[in-house]
Amino acid sequence: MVGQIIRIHGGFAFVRDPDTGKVWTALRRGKLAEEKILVGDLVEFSPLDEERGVLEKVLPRKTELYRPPVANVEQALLVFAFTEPDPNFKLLDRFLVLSQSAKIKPIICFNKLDLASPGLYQEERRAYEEAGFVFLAVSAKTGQGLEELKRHLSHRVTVLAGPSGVGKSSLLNAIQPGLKLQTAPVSRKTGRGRHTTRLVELLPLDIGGLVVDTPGFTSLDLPDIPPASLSAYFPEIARVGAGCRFSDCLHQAEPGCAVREAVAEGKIPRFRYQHYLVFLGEILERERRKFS
Ligand SMILES: Nc1nc2c(ncn2[C@@H]2O[C@H](COP(=O)(O)OP(=O)(O)OP(=O)(O)O)[C@@H](O)[C@H]2O)c(=O)[nH]1
Ligand SMILES: [Mg+2]
Ligand SMILES: [Zn+2]
Repeated sequence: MVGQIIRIHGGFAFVRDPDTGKVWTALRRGKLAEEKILVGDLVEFSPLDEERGVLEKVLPRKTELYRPPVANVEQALLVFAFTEPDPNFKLLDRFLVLSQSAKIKPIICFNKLDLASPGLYQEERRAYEEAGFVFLAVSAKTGQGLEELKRHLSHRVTVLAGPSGVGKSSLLNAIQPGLKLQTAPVSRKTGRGRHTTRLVELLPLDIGGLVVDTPGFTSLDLPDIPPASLSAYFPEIARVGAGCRFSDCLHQAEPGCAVREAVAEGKIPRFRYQHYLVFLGEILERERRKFS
């Protein structure tokens, strides 16, 4: 049978039969004991008895993420809070680059709407929507926006990503109380989350689909992409960049750059362009080190 690894824990992998929902404990033998397996991997599997079976083969991965380490995810729910903790838009833009370059569709989700003053981050929201991203505003506490969130999660394999304490586990509990995921208040002293979720696990949803709740994290390396392809992950920059004088324009200080002109005219949001320049600097620096 073909199943999916939903959890790796204590040296065991747990395989779910997608047809029945039954979960087996998988033994790894021979060559497979050495091979890397990830949560989300689709595997060929032979049952030994009622509870256990043997992994025969890991099927080719459609997508692969390194942090969190999961395979075959279709979309990433990038969760931030309107406040407690305040959102970090540079980190959000990093996630956007990372997920798009891994061919995983990003969905931006801002939680704790109940704590937000009216109109908070309205401009940023418009910027992301005009660039072409989905932006959801929700509250795990009051239930606002959760029906729309469910529509996006239903029948998809989704990884949740975002800093500790923004309410990733709370959102999943609100959508499906039976999950009973552990949550914890943001630390009063540091204003940050406490890294409550530790295990990477695929959870089946009653509405169809699977989600991976992940531990929060706050720093990320950019993927190893050539400098010229960074703008592809900033759709509003890529669109305007087609009009630059030089086809290899990196939109830094080149003459005839349509992107810089559009930023000056307010047609491209300045904060997005600034993040683009920061990331470009990091990628160029890495290239220099590679070839020096
Ligand atoms: N006011 C308000 N509080 C919320 C909301 N969602 C979550 N919280 C609170 O925020 C705190 C952190 O929630 P968690 O769900 O543990 O956050 P997390 O993102 O899973 O954190 P890690 O597992 O550490 O990455 C808890 O005290 C929640 O009760 C919300 O919509 N509104
Ligand atoms: Mg959590
Ligand atoms: Zn340019």
